[in-house]
Order: sequence, then structure tokens, then C-alpha cells
Amino acid sequence: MGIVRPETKHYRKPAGGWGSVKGIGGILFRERPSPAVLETLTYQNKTGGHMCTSCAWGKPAHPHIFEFCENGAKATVWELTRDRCTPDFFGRHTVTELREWQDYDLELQGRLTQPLRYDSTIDKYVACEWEEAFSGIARELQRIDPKSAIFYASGKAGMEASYLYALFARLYGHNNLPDSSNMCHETTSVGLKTVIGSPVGTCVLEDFDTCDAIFYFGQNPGTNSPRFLHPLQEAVRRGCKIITFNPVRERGLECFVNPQNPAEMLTGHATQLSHMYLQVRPGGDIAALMGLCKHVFRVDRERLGEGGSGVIDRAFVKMHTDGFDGLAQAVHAADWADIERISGLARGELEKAADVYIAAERTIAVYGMGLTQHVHGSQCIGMLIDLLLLKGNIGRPGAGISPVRGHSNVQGQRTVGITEKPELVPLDKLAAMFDFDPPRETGLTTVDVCQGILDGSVKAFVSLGGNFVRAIPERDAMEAAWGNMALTVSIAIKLNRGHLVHGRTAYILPCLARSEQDMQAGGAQTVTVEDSFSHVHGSVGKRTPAGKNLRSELAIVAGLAKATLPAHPKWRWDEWTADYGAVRELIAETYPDEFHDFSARMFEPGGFYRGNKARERIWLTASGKAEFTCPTVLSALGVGDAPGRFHLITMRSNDQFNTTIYGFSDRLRGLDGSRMILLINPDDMVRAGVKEGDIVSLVSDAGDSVHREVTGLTVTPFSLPDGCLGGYYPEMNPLIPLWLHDVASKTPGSKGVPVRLKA
Ligand SMILES: Nc1nc2c(c(=O)[nH]1)N[C@H]1C(S)=C(S)[C@@H](COP(=O)(O)OP(=O)(O)OC[C@H]3O[C@@H](n4cnc5c(=O)[nH]c(N)nc54)[C@H](O)[C@@H]3O)O[C@H]1N2
Ligand SMILES: Nc1nc2c(c(=O)[nH]1)N[C@H]1C(S)=C(S)[C@@H](COP(=O)(O)OP(=O)(O)OC[C@H]3O[C@@H](n4cnc5c(=O)[nH]c(N)nc54)[C@H](O)[C@@H]3O)O[C@H]1N2
Ligand SMILES: [Mo]
Repeated sequence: MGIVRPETKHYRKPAGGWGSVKGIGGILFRERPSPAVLETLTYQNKTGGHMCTSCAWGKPAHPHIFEFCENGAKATVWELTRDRCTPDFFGRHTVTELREWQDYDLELQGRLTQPLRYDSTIDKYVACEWEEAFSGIARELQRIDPKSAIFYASGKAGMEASYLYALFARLYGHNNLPDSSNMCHETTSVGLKTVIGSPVGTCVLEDFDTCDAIFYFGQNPGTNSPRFLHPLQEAVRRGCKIITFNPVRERGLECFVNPQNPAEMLTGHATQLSHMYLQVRPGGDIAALMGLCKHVFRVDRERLGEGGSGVIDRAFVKMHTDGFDGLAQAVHAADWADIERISGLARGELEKAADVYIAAERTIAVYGMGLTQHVHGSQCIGMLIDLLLLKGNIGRPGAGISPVRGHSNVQGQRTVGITEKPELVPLDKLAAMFDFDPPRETGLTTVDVCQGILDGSVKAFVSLGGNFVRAIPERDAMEAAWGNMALTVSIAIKLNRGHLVHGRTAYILPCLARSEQDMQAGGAQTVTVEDSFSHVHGSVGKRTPAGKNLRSELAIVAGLAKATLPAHPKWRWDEWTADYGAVRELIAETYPDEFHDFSARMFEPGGFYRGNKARERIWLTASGKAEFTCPTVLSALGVGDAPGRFHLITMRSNDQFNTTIYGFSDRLRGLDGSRMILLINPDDMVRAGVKEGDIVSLVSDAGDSVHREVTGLTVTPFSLPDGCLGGYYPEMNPLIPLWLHDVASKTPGSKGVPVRLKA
């Protein structure tokens, strides 16, 4: 296949606006869904409708007329396509042949309609019946040590299916329940838990109505959570100041035209979002935060010296925190020259940003993958909390920490027990409820799973959604080792690469999409999801399913469990499948404080809040207080600078959802036509001796002498800090060493990958 050269245009238009309307039009044209889809979209993210399967952004109690964004519409239209990937398709193509296809072309085949079993004699997937699939999978699972099996979840399945999936794993005998969080916000789950005692953010949507400043780190709302642009726009109009830290000048953080406001659409009048936009170097946020804290301490000293009241909220610090003196010393000792070099930002800029923090009564800190996907990501989060604690910015309205979560129910899956960390699950309660002895040992994270597949100790991989093989680091080695597993099972709605790199026995089990009606013996069912603000929402699918032989995720999980495990009077798989309300009762019994009266509350407008102790200033940490922490490093990168070495950021376009590629346009960055591109700044192009349009390779420069390479990348000039490159996820994943991960949580370091350019 020839190389498609990208077209680079300088995108001067704001995020939102007519561009987003065109984006929706494009996918409607390609997927040709039934006209009823438009009706589905009008119910999306509203009480009684279905909750979008794209991102986990909050669903307001008072929604807009259209409470969906360009990407939410794409996600719905993508799952409601008219195209079908039937057994005939698999009859025409061997798996070896399909492995040569692009990810985009695989998903383009449409919805899977029939359970499929891999037949090695003909190297093809062949149709099978559900009971045959369940018993075939059960046979394999019964043959192996349960501790060598992995049950992965990607973050989309609702609370009910997720609860049963985790229960199935534990009844079968393991805690190997990694989910996509392990590649994403696990840094949050571990880092935030340590310092404030909560594994999730403390803000609710309404906090954005009253904050005075938003410190915004490494999250890209224009692409990844576009409905966030509305509260940001409203905040700016009230006078709130947004200070952005991001190596890339993301259009969505610069300016926005609200596509739902006719006057704005007609006049093109955009709102400037960021008050300051600081192009921090990748991994430079610890240093930048240190600079901000340094200025806060200095101004505090000056004001106290003048007889004023200082900047630091000493009453809060005294009553609610631990470790203040240690932080004060570390801040005092930090050197501005190091801060400037590592952050790539000038002292004057950082002081100006810190002045905004000092002046603001209420500050929210927002962050995403730009902080979590680094080797010292947990320390970044610790430092961000330090900044907030100095002025008591946690536990009062209009203030707090707000990690923006990814998959639509990724947070909820963790809440109801999909975790490899048994200490987060009420195992004794489960033991009593289901009359068994739950496994107590820690399960495997995503990185551990990959190591286990490489060393042969992992024998079976079951995945509830997702495309694990495409999403993980070290892809070439991982794909090569994948086939050594005895069993792979994928519960999916469309064909993806992960199905083609399979174990000796392999099944694909096609499921309903969330927007489709889920009819069971007890009638039409509702599922529930939890958003980034810990609000839980009922979701009702209304569209006719894409095929008669599809089953819901919950029915598939229950079917697998029933076939694999012995019969037991307390394990009522059929009853739970008939009525998901029965599963919500189990969830309520397991987590009564948060989920009491679950079914009665799930349609509360705006969702019901399951609460957050840190928001009430109850700190569930080791010391019982919020912890100030001192970073041990100023750079979050795992591999430092060296001549010729670049730090690669792997990024998302607005035409993809993770490994699902909707198209080849990255409109908001002015890039179009190809994803095999290398973004680099013009000075670095000169230093590296390359020019626009050259085709180059990237090779690993991680110092471990492993050869990793991605070829065929078109050099594309772009505004980036020196020494930093940009490329797309998942295309760049072969370059990420498996060992390059956050020290505390093992989240892969996908935003600081050490590489070298090869002409
Ligand atoms: N349309 C769409 N929506 C999505 C997704 C998608 O793929 N497509 N994915 C979903 C998922 S699972 C997730 S987790 C979220 C991800 O959403 P985000 O958290 O926004 O993740 P990314 O786009 O990977 O990266 C975020 C930003 O970090 C910046 N960055 C990179 N390195 C650094 C750094 O060292 N410091 C700082 N300060 N910034 C840095 C990048 O330039 C980028 O703008 O989105 C969800 N929503
Ligand atoms: N280099 C690099 N790597 C990364 C990242 C990065 O920023 N850079 N980001 C990481 C992050 S944040 C994440 S979350 C992971 C994502 O990793 P995953 O969650 O494993 O991957 P996805 O691409 O979201 O999964 C897509 C597949 O899910 C299936 N699917 C879609 N809808 C449904 C549904 O309703 N039900 C079921 N059962 N299946 C469905 C489809 O078959 C589709 O092909 O990737 C991580 N990998
Ligand atoms: Mo994610």
C-alpha cells in the first residue's frame, strides 16, 4: 500500500461551530443508519433516554436541546450502522488475510451478528450457536488454573453486567480484573486515593458554575469531551480564568463557538477560552506546579511581612492536612533554573499564572492523560493536590479536583468491583452473600497481564469489550506472544484487530449496543452508568437490535458463568438475566451507603450522586488527613534528555474513539488525510535535518537495546515545545516499552516515549 500524504491546513476556526455539524454529517452519510437514529440522538444523555457510549462527561439535570456532541453522535451512529459483518464475510476471508487489513477497514464491515468460533483447520472464524460457544469456553476455563485467566473490561458495559462479570471472576477463582483504567486513570485511582483518600474526582458539574479559576492540565475537551466546552464557555463569560498547561495548542482550549446557539453560529462569534496557554514540555508539569507553589509561598511571606493575612489557608492546613512543613522545605529548595529548564516555561509566565491562583477564591484543577500517562504521573497528581490544598480548594463549592474520565462507564466498573485490587472490594460481604471463599491475592494489572502473556503464565484472556491488543504498549512483541494462549474470548459489537490475534481456541461473542432495546424474560431492561462526577444514570436502549441473534452483555456474562461454574442456589444467573433490577439489588446490598434504593433513584434528573467523602473533608487516607507530598523528581518522564532523543506524545484525533478510527481527519489540529504522520516543530526539523513531507521512521531510544520501530511517517511541522514529537495512538504503540509506566499505578507512559528519528 502506498503512503498517503497528509494535508496540513492551519485550522483557524474555533472548536464546535459548523465544523462539528459537518463532522456529524460525514458519518451519517457513510453509516447510513435508519432515520430513527436522529430521534435516538435527541434522547441521548437525557432522563429516560440512553446514555452516550462515548465519553464519561456528566449528564446535566437541565440538558440542552441536543445534549450530545459531534463525537457522541459519531459513536451512536457508528453502532447503529446498517452494515453487517455476517458469517459470510468470515467465509470469504481467512484470519491471516484479515490481519493485513487496517483497523479502520475491519470496523467498517459493520455489526457482528452471530457467535463465531475460530477453526484452525481452515484459518477462519465460523458461526456457532450460543450454547456451543458457552460450553466450549467453559471447557477451556475448567481445564486451566483460574489464576492464569484474565477477565479484562474496557469501560463501556453498564453497572449490572460489570458487577456480574467481577462476581463471575471471583467465584471462578481470581482477581485478574484489569480494565482500561489500567492504561488511563489508574494513576488517579492510586495517586488521588493516597493523598485525599478518594480514588475519583471531588467536583460535581455545578462547581463549574461558581469557580473563579480553572487550572487545566493535559486534557483535550474539544476532541475528547466536547460537552465540557459549554460549562467552560459559560465560566469564562462569568469572568472565570482558565490557565492551560499543554505542549500542544489544542483548538478546543483556545476558542469555541456553541453549535446550539444560532446567533453564535450565524456570526461565528467565538469565545476565547484560555486566559493563558502555557506550552509545557511533556512531563514538565511537576516542575511547573513547583514553580506555581514557589510563587504562592513567596507572595504569602510578603503579605504576612506587610502585616496582611497571607495567601495560604492556614486554618485549613492545620485542621485538615499532613506534611505541610515537608512541602514548604521542598518548595524552598527547588531551583528556578531547574523549574524553567524542565517545564520549558519562563519564571515570569509561571508567576503570572500563580497570581491568578492567588486572586481566585475558588479554583478547580482539571486533568487528563497528559498527567496520568507518565512514569511519575502519580507524583504530578500529588503536586497538583498540593497546589489546591494550600488554599483549601477541596471540599467547598466551586473548588476541587476534576479528572476527566474516558470510557462512559469506566469509573462505574471500578465502583462495582472490576478491579485487580481486592482491598477495594468488600470481599467478606460477597463471601456471605454468595456463600463462597473469595480469592484474596492481588490480581494482575494491564502491564502484569502483558508480562504474563510474554512469559507464558497467562493462559486465557476474556474481554468484555475493548481492543486490548491494539491499546497496550510493546505491541509487536505482544502480538507475537498472543497466540500462545489457550483461549481468547471477545464480547464485542464490531470486528477489531484483537479478534484476529487470538488464542488456540478463540470465540467472538456479538452483543447489543447500549442504544438498542434490551428485551429479556422480564421485559425491556435498563442499564446504569456512572459519569466523571460520580453520578449514576439509568440508560434505556430503544432501537431495534442489529440482529436477532445478539445477546446483551449481561446475558453473555451470565451465560458464561452458568456454563463454567457448578450450580448453586445462590448463583441465580437466569433470574438475574431476566430482570436487571435483581442485580441492582445485589449492588445495593454490597454497597448500601452509595446504592440504596438503586432502581428507584436511577432516573433522577442529572443522575443520583453516590457521594464522595473528600468533598465533605473526610479524608480516608493513612493519616486521616489530606496529604501534602514532596515530589522526588521534577520531571515526570521516565527517560531523561539526551542528544538526538525526542519525547513522543501519543495523541487522539477528533475522528477516533481510542482504537476505533472514524476517519482520517484531525480537523481541530488542521490535519487531514493520513494518521501516519510525525508532528515536529520547525527548529527541531532543522536540527534533525528533515523537511516537510519527508518519510521517516521512529526508533525506540529507551536505553534497553530492544529494537522497536514504526516506519512510513510523514514529517509535518507543528507548534510543539523543543525535543517533543507528536504521533497518533494506536499507530505509535509499538514504540512504548512495557516497563515505561507510572511507578505507583503501572499506567503506561504513553505521553513521554523516548525515540529517535531515522531518515
Ligand atoms: N472523541 C474521542 N473522545 C474520547 C476518546 C477518544 O479517543 N476520542 N477517548 C476517551 C478516553 S478512554 C479517554 S481516557 C479520554 C482521554 O482524553 P484526554 O485526557 O484528553 O487524553 P489525550 O487526548 O490522550 O491527551 C490529552 C492532552 O494531553 C496533552 N499532553 C501530552 N503530554 C502532556 C504533558 O506532559 N503535560 C501536559 N500538561 N499535557 C500533555 C496532549 O497534548 C493532549 O492535549 O477521552 C475519552 N473521550
Ligand atoms: N499510546 C497510547 N495508548 C493508549 C492510550 C494513549 O493515549 N496512548 N490511551 C489508553 C486509554 S486511555 C484507554 S481507555 C485504552 C482503550 O483501550 P480499550 O478500551 O481496550 O479499546 P477501545 O478502542 O476503546 O475498544 C474498541 C472496541 O470496543 C468494542 N465495543 C465498542 N462498543 C462496545 C459495546 O458497547 N460493548 C462491547 N462489548 N464492546 C464494544 C468494539 O468492538 C471496538 O472495536 O487505550 C490506552 N492506550
Ligand atoms: Mo481511557
